[in-house]
Amino acid sequence: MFEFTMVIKKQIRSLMCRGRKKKIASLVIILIFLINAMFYVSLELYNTIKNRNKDPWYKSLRYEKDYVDKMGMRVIVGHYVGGNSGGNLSQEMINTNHYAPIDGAGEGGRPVQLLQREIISARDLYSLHSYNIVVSDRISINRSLPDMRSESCRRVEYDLENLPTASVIIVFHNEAWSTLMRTVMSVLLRSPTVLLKEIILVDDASDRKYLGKELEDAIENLNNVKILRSHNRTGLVGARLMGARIAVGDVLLFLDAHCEVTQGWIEPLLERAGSDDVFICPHIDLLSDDTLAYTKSIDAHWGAFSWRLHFRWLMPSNEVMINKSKNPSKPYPTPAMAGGLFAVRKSLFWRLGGYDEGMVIWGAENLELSWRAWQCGARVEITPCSRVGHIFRRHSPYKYPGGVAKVLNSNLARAASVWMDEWADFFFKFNPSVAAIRDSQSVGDRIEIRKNLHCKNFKWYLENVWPQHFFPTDERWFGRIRNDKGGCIGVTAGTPGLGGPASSISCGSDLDLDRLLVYTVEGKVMADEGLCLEQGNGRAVWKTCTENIKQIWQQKGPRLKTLDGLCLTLVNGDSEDGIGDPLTAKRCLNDNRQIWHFERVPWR
Ligand code: LR7
Ligand code: MN
Repeated sequence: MFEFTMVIKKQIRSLMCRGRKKKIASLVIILIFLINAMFYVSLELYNTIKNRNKDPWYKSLRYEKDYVDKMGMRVIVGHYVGGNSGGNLSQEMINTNHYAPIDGAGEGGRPVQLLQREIISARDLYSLHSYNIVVSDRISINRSLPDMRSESCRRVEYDLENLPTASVIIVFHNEAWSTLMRTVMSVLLRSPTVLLKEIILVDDASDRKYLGKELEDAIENLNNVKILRSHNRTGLVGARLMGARIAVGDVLLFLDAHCEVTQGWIEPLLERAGSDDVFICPHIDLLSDDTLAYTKSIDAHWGAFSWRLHFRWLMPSNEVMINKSKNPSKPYPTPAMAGGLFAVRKSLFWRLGGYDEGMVIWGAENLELSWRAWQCGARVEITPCSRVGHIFRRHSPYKYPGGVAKVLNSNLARAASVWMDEWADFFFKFNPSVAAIRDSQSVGDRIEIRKNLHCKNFKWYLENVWPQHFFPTDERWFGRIRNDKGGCIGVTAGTPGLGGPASSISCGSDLDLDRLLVYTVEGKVMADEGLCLEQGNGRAVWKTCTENIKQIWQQKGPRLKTLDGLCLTLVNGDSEDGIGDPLTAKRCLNDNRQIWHFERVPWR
C-alpha cells in the first residue's frame, strides 16, 4: 500500500515537474515576446516624443512665405512657388491611383496618423499634390463628418421646394483621385436630390493616367455627375467657364477639387443665391494637409487683400461683428472672396460678365470678381451656416506655364487696371515687375463691361465696402517716418501677421513698401497687412489695426504723442545708427530720439 502511494506521489511529482518545465518554457517564450513588444513600443514612443516638439516633417519642404495670417488662420499664399509635380518619382507611381481605404480611418473628420516608417514614403509623395496623399488614400471617399453648424444655424428651416437648383462645378488639374472623389461624394451624400441638378467636373488638361478612364468608370454609376475635358491647359478661369456654359441649374456653385462639404451646406447657399444680387460663400473650414483632419476655422473672418494684392483673411468690422452676434445665422458682407467656393445665380454671373477670360492658370480672379460684384451693384457675402472644408496648401503642386510670377502678375495687372483706378497706379508704382507687363494685357472688353454696367469707382468701394482698409488715400499722409538719430519706423522683416515688437529699420528707397507707412487723420500709423503701431507694455508693438486708442499717435510738432501724453521714443540700443533699436512710448524729454521727420512719398 505504502509502496503504491509512493509510486503515485513520484508519478504526480514527475508529472508536475514535466508541467513545470513546460510552464517555464512557455513563460520564457512569453517573456521574450513581451521584451520585444516593449522594445518596439518604447522605440515608437521615443520617436513620437523626440518629434513632438519638432516641426512636423513637411516643414522641411521649401515654402516661400508664411501662410498663417494675423488671426492665426491659414491663408492662400499670394505668390506660390511652382511645384515640381513629383520630382524624381517613377511614372508608375505618379500615374497610379493608390486609393485603399482602411476601415474607420479619418471617420468623423478625425486625423489619420502614420507610423514613423510610413512617414518616409508619405514625405516623398507629398510634392505630388502638396498634401499627404498616403493619408488621403486611406480615408474612405464616403467618410463621415460631424455636423459643423452652430446651434442657431441648425434651427433654420428651408423650404426645399422653393429653393433654386444647383449645378456644382469642380475644376481640377492633376488632382489626386481620392480627394477629387471625396469632394464629389461629399456633395452627393449631403445635398438633397431636389436641389442638386448636376455635378460638372472639368478636367483642365490633366496628364495623370488615373484621371482618364478610371475616373470615368468611377462616376459612371453616379447620378448626374458629368465630366468635361479641356485639351489645353487653360487655368481655373477657363475651366470654370467651360462648366458654367453647360450648366442647367439655376445657381452655379463652384468648389475646389479638394473639399468636403458638411451637413446642411447647400441650403443656406441656395437660399441666399436665389436673391440674384449676391455672390455667396460658405464658411471655409480647414482640412489638414498632413492628417486630413477637419477643423473649424475661426468664427469671424472676412476676406480682403494687402498692398501687394495678396488675399488675406482679416477680422470683420465692428459693425459686422455686432450684427453677427445679434443674428448669428445671417450672411454677412465681405470685401473679397477667397475665390474657390461660392454660389451665384447663373443669370447674375453672366449679366456681370462671367469671368475675365484673359486670366490664365491661377490667381487674382477672386479679387477681380469681388471688385466687379461690389462696384457693379451686387454684393459678396459669407454665410456662417454653410460649412465646407478645404485643404489649404503651402505651395502649388502644379506647373505654371511661363513661370509663376508671369502668370500671377499678368492676372493682377488685368484686375488692377480695370477696377482699381488711382489704387491701380499705387499698385503699379510699387510693383514695377507687374507694371512692366501691364501694357501687354488688353483689357478693353473688360473696361467696356464696367462702362455698360455703370459700375462705381474704387474709391466708393474702399469707403463703403471696406472703410477699415489700410491703403493710402488723398486724405491720408503716406511716406517714411525717420528718427533724428537714424532709422525709420517700419515692420521688421519676419514679423508674423499676428504682429510683434516694433523696432526701427533701415530707411530704404522710395519704392520700398516695407518702409512706407500710412498716417491717418485720426493718428494711426499703418503698415501693409493692416498692422498698426500700438503703445504696448513697455515696448511699442505692431498689432492688427483696431479701434484701440493705444494705436493713436498725435503729431505734435516733430513728436508723436500717445493720448496719455507720452512721446514715441527710439530706445538707446546697441546700434551706432539707430537701426534695430526698439520703439517705446516715454515721458517727453529734450531728446532727439523723440524727434521724427515725416518724409512724404507720393503714393501714386
Ligand atoms: O491651371 C489650373 N487649373 C485648374 O483647374 C490651376 C488650378 N486648377 C484647379 C485646381 O485643381 C483646384 O481645384 O483650380 C482649383 C483651385 O486651385 P488651387 O486649389 O491650387 O487654389 P487655392 O485653393 O490655393 O487658391 C484659391 O485662390 C485661387 C486664386 O486663383 C482660386 O480662386 C482658388 O479657387 C482658391 N481657393 C479657395 O478659395 C478655397 C479656399 C481657400 C481659402 C481661403
Ligand atoms: Mn484649393
